[in-house]
Amino acid sequence: MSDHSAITAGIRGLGVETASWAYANSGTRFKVFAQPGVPRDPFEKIDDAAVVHRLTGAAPTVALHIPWDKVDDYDRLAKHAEAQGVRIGAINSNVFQDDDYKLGSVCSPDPVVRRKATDHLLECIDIMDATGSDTLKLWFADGTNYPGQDSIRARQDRLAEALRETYARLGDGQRMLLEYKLFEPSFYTMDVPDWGTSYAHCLELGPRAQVVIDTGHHAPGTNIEFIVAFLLRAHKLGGFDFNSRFYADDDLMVGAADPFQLFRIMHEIVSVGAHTPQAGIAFMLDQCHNIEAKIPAIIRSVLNVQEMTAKALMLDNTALAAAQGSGDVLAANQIFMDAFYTDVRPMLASLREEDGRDPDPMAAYHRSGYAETIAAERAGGEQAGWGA
Ligand code: LRH
Ligand code: MN
Ligand code: MN
Repeated sequence: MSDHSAITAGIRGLGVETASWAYANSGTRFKVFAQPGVPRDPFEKIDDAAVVHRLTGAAPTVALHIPWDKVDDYDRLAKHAEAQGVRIGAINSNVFQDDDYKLGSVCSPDPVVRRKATDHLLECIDIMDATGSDTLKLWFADGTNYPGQDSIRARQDRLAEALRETYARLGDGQRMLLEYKLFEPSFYTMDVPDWGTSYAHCLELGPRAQVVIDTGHHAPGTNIEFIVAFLLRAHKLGGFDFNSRFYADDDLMVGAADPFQLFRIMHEIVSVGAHTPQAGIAFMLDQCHNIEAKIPAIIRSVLNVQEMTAKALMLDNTALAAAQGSGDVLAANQIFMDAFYTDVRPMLASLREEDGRDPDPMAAYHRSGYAETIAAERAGGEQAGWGA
């Protein structure tokens, strides 16, 4: 068993970043089921994020997505967040929802389209300046559907050029995270399909470019904790887009499909102290709550990350190292599994009470009347931006 004060400090320091789009209506390409009370604008998304933070104490930042969260006055949005007790987290760029991007954005064969896409990335850095955000998150839908459609190599050159220009625009204390995705919307090649491609581009760019791991963006069976360990060792892990998946990019609640995988990931993080805010790893949620109530689903997700982190913190690392060193395979595995099977929920509930919070954030939310209030006050809530 690890030192109790290290466990409690680790839990209290953990910050999970919620995503603005998860508070809005979303769905699949078949149907968006609108929910009552969803936010009508980015200000209301921040209000909901603040509720999650007040109840859990573990969700201090909220990510924005541009243009879904476009406002006239970003300074006002940042001040609104601060007044609600949260901060603006990563700024997510969007170069995939315009007709111009049919053949790609920064990798498009058309230089005019590439210029437009890169200008959007630069605009996102302006928004970082205005909101105090320190992280730009880049995801490119770019790729091809048919062999021969475009030059795989030339597209890499175009990508590198746009990334270089964006990197050069970063200000002091700002960084950029490059996300990868195996497939979709492109099905033959994606221009950033895997962590290796992202890593290689980030390495070329410099220390302020890091890889972001969206847990839903891999082939089934991929060992994600291996990627985590490798990137941590190389100082190239910038953060996560957490969610869980059964089949593809399902965007279901993190820890719902495979809590053991989340534990294994958090073990890699905790074992090198990368769970602390000083380590600079962004623990973001990238999820959509299509059929379940959104705010409770986000509370559940934050608690899932907190619980698996607490279990990882409980792991007896000294005993594990001894078993590993002596080659005792079964003992090492048992120590690992013991930590996973430890019920940390009573401990987390008493920590919340010590901090003056309700021990059960979900029950507290249902009692609070917030769901009823927003359902009555907000008519015609926003759609997150896709799935129409
Ligand atoms: C792409 C992705 C990426 C986007 C988000 C909305 O599948 O995971 O992070 O920004 O969805
Ligand atoms: Mn993502
Ligand atoms: Mn995704």
